[in-house]
Parts: sequence; C-alpha cells; structure tokens
Amino acid sequence: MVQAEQTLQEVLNAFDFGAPVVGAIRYGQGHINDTFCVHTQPEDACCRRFILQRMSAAAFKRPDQLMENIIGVTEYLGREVERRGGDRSREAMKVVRPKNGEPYYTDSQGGAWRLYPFVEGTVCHQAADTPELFAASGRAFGRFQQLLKDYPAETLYETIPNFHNTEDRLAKLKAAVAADKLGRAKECRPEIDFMLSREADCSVALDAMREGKLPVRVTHNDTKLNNVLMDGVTGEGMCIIDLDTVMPGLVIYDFGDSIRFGANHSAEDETDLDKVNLDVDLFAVYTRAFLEGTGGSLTDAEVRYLPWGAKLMTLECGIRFLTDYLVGDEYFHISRERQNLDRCRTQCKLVADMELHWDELQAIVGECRRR
Ligand code: ADP
Ligand code: GN1
Ligand code: MG
Repeated sequence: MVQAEQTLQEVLNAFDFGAPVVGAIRYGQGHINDTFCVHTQPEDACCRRFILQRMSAAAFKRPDQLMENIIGVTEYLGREVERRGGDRSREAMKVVRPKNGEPYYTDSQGGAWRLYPFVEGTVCHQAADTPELFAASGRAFGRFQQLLKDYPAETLYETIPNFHNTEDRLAKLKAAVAADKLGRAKECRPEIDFMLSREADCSVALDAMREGKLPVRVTHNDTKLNNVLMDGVTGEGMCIIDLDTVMPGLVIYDFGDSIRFGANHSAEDETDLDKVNLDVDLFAVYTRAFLEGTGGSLTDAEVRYLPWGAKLMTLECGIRFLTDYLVGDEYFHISRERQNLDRCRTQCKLVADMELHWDELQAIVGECRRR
C-alpha cells in the first residue's frame, strides 16, 4: 500500500461510522482541503455517506482552534435552526468526533482530519446557471448572517490572520514580486501593474472599518456558490458549508465574494477572457436576495458599501492567486500549470468590468436602500 492509502486507512479506522465502510473517494472541487466522500453500508438501510476532510496545513496552522470555532458555530446554528422550526440535520453542519473523543484526528504523518455527515438530498453548484439559483444562494448566505448575528464574536479564533486584509495581501504580492523566486514575474507584468495601480482601493473598506463606519460582525468569509448546498427538490439554499474561515469580519466581503464567483458565466480559471464578464443583472438579483436573507439587519452604510465589497473581494482574490503563482502554487490546489495565473486574469477582468459598470452597481444598491 502506498503511504497515502495507508494514511487514509488509518484515518478511516480512527472513526466509528456505525456501519462497515465500503469505500472512500476524492470529492468536490474545493481549492483548499483534501475532501473524501466515505460510503458505508448499514445492514438494513441504504448507504450512508460522510464527508471526510484533511484540513489544509498550508492554510490552517492551528486546526485545534479552527475546530473549536466550527464546533461552537455549528452547534449554535443547529440550535437556532431548531428554534425556528427547521431541520438541523439538513440546515446545519455537524462534527462527528473520532473514537478518541477529540474534535478531529491527527494521523501518524501529522495530518488533521475531521468528519461530517453528508447532507443528503442536496446539490452543490459550481456556477450560477439560473438567476433563481443565484438568488437562493444569496438568501442562504444572508440568512446565515442573520442566524449568527448574536454569536459572541470575541470567542472566535482568527483561523487565518489577516485573511481579508487587502492591504496586507497587496504587501505580500509586492514581496513575492521582489523575491520572484521562480522568475515568473516577467510573464505577469500586466497583472502585477493592474494590482499595484489599485493600491488606494485596497484601503477603502479597511478605512471605513477603522473609522467605525462599517461594523465588525461574525462572517463566513468564503461565500462561493459551491459553499452552499441547495435542496435537490426545491432548489432553495439548504446548508452553508466550509466554515473554516468563520471569523469576525465585514459583511460586505461576504456579499462581495459571492458576486466575484457567481455574477458571471465563466469558470474561475477560464482562459478565454472574452467569456469573462460581470453580469449586472445577476448582481441585482443577488443583492436583493442577500438583503432579504439578512432580514434588514444591515446598517445603511453596509448596504451603501456593497459594490465596494464586490470589487475588493475580486481584487483581493486576484492578488492572492497572483501571489501564489509567483511563489510556486503553494496554497491553492492546481490541476494544471499556470492555473493560478489564469485565475488571477479572470479576477482582473471582472474588476475592470465592475469599474466599467460602477454607476449601475451603485444605482442597484441605491434602489435597495430606498425600499
Ligand atoms: P474546501 O475548503 O476545499 O472548499 P469544502 O468544505 O468546501 O472544502 O468541501 C468541498 C466540497 O465537498 C464542497 O464543495 C461540497 O461539494 C462537498 N461537501 C462538503 N461538506 C459537505 C457535506 N457535509 N455534505 C455534502 N457535501 C459536502
Ligand atoms: C478558497 O476553500 P474554497 O475552495 O471554498 C479560499 C477562498 C478563495 C477561493 C477562491 C480558506 O475557497 O478564500 O476565495 O478559494 N479559501 C481559503 O476560489 O483560503
Ligand atoms: Mg469550499
């Protein structure tokens, strides 16, 4: 058996699945963790599935703190869902502890693994194929915000320090360009210049936060469409997943990351940039749905800054992809060469498009404010 298989077997033995395991296969399209779907076969029932994940050691230095956050948040969400008459087994994640009772299992190679029941009857989409789907994801992320509005933010660890500190992200890009350890900077000069020429933008939301205009709340911080499971029958947003980065943050970033990923009709790593365009109608659809989901809990300033959330999250993500490309693809999983550079290029195109449509984006948000 090769080492990876041996490790997987060791990890499978560390959990009690309640029935024999019949297989574990790689699963999903996340960029960060190693995800497996575990199939089990109870004697007198259908196959029961689980999601088993090795948390990324590159991204998360303190899996203990991360899991404390997740257990706190998932239990809180479960109680809130129940209080509102919902089904907590489908609308909230649940951590399954290993046999040793710890929140996660550390394998003999040092990898940190956690287990969740698979939320059945749901679909995970990689693109907003219809406006209805995108609206449903917006309501779900808005509702997530509402459900956690009274969660004690000060009890949460910062699982990735400076995660959405755009100024710091730009500083890291500058350092990577200066070091240029793989000699890749010469092929991405236009992208580097694109980012550097927007240095002032990187401070807009942070300044507003420092000046007290934008409140810090408990936020998800990774609100891609594929981090919400949609009900397979109704198409409504069912369960928000990927809670690794739930931390104190800005709500405009949660809004913005969804726009970055979903308000267009191309893959994040599309190489034909003609296909990469911001869909202003989808921006409008998401804005209304997200605000509906938050149940009116945002301040007027937060609503006013929503277009900035969209632009900054896209710019920041582009900066991160570019930095990772320059340092040798250490953070984001890649399946082909130059994928992180391609991802960076789509983000630049989207930022440019947002700038082009800036007045329209503001008008859409203005209309929501007047409602
Ligand atoms: P990453 O941080 O790498 O994106 P995720 O936690 O988002 O990892 O998981 C990767 C994929 O696994 C998701 O996009 C989704 O398809 C699937 N997934 C994760 N958790 C569950 C779950 N509890 N039930 C069903 N599918 C899940
Ligand atoms: C990562 O984990 P995943 O694939 O949902 C990343 C996000 C990026 C995103 C870009 C913890 O999200 O911040 O926006 O890739 N997550 C982490 O697709 O860094
Ligand atoms: Mg994910």
